[in-house]
Amino acid sequence: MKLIGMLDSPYVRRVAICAKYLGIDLEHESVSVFRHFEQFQQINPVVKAPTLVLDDGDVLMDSTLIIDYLQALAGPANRLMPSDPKQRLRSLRVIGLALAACEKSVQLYYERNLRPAEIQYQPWVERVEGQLAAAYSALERELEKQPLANGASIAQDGISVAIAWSFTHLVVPDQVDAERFPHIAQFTAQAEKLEAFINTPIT
Ligand SMILES: N[C@@H](CCC(=O)N[C@@H](CS)C(=O)NCC(=O)O)C(=O)O
Repeated sequence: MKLIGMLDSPYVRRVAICAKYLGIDLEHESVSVFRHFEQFQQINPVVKAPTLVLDDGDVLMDSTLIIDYLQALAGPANRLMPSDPKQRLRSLRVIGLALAACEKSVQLYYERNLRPAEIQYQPWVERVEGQLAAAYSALERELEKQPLANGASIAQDGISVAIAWSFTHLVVPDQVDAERFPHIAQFTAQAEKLEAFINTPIT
């Protein structure tokens, strides 16, 4: 199976790291949705990263759906999600916040880098910045209330938090102040030292 997309996409990196923890080998092809648009289009006409190309040629997109499929392949013994409903709800809430932080960071990045400065729309920018701050504030409270597993037992929630924070740092660093979100910053610093993260570099 081939994972298509650049590792500076938080969604691609999330899939690549989850696959490693699930013990699934993915061949990785660094194809950019911007620089290699036409090449990407040949693989997936919708041009969304990540795209998973199965051995029989089937194409699957969206990081959450790809991870869901990889988890099914890995089987019940190798889970990145708790099966207990209460713990699962907490994981899902954390993942939802991390994915919202990724989405808002992507939107800000696109606004700043793809839209010409003279047609940037400040009320929209402020709205997205507020949403990004709200996502990280809620995550900070979650981590303060109850730490997430890190190290060898890191799960899908922790992986998603760490990739989100590292991504926001990369693309809109002015939006994330480690002093304002100390639990997230510390959690990510530890996660980024894990082999699976080091071997899946963001740049
Ligand atoms: N919800 C999707 C989001 C994927 C996404 O938006 N990826 C970006 C790259 S970071 C992309 O494909 N951008 C190109 C586009 O939307 O045209 C997921 O979880 O995979």
